[in-house]
Amino acid sequence: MSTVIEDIIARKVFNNRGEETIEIDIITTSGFGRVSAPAGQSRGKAEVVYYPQNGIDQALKKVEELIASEIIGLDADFQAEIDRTLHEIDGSKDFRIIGGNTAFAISLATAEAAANSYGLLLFQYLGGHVAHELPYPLGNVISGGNHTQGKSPDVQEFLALPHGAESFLEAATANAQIHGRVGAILKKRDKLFNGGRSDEGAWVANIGNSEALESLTEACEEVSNELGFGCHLGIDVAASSMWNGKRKAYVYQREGKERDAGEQLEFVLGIIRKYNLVYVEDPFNEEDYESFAELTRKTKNCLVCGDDLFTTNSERLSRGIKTCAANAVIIKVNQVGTLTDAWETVEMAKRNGYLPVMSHRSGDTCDWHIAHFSVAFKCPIIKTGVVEGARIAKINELIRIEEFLGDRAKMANLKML
Ligand code: 2PG
Ligand code: MG
Repeated sequence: MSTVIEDIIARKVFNNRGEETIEIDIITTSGFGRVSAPAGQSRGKAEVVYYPQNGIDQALKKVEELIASEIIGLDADFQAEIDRTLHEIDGSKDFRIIGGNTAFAISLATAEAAANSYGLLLFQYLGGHVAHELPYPLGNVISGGNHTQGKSPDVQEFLALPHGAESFLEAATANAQIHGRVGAILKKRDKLFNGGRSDEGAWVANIGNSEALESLTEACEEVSNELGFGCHLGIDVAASSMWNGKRKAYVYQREGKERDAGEQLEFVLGIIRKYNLVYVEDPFNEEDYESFAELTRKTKNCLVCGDDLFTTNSERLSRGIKTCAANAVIIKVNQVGTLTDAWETVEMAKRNGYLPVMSHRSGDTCDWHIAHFSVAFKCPIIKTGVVEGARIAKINELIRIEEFLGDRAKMANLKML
């Protein structure tokens, strides 16, 4: 058995939007890893740059001409060394030379190849014997905002969290049922509803924020009663996409309304209370740490989560911790580039009482690696949609991990809700 890297292959494949993306194979003496990169639609400004200036073709060329000779011969077992080497080859602060998605796919494929060389599953290799907790799936049921075109709610995501479930399979079942139920409710509410869905498989309908929240509440209550455990609601406001810096206001296009930071705070607090939300992501624009902190202070039993605010970046998270801006952080490895960087952010979050939420991107592939990261990094929640191929790939992998763990499997601790 050897974990020495013998070859690296880069190719162009497609994500669920039909956009080109990079896929990397890492071959060690006795193992193999393959990873393809996702892409965000509503991206945080502090995310790394996905590809070099001339796009994916240039990234593929860089792998061949610049990266392969530096990576081949290294030991896939030394993740930190691989990731440091990627930073050194790139030399910039945001991976603009080789591309953040290039770094992402190499970094993750290396971990997978090392795990494979040892005959281990990725979550076992990364998390060891203490990795036996399954995350709760936070599922996108209704889409709006930048994730849709045409008429839809202004808020980007209306989410279900079946936090009373006793197993991952039960939780995934609840989300699938809630999704189906909401589809039927929307058919009644929107006469023109034709079953349209977004990239993430969530419903797209000609309704406003309140109707979306009411439809989801109804479905969650029905499914909670039938299955006998609690399912609550969350939202991703993705407020940076609504923020107009010149007008200093959040522009709610559908509603035909503008809200300044104070009005936004009242609006979000109002829906948290009315609909018993247990999760609110990016309620303010990505530079407004103060408003985040005020909301966090004023809420109880609700996760206030930073996505664009933190971009999985430990420096930004550290500023959030100092200012008490939130109590949860989205972890999207491709926002920051490498596994080591993302891991550092997760560890910092946990040390400071922030709940790490592992997450997909709206543009994604059937790559399932984040399912393993959520277990290995002990993230109590994974945000990865409910239906649609790229989402189901991750959900089904978690079902397999749960089965593999058998009696040792247990759900993560979400008692704070
Ligand atoms: C988000 C994500 C995923 P995107 O805002 O949380 O749902 O969207 O990948 O487009 O950034
Ligand atoms: Mg988000």
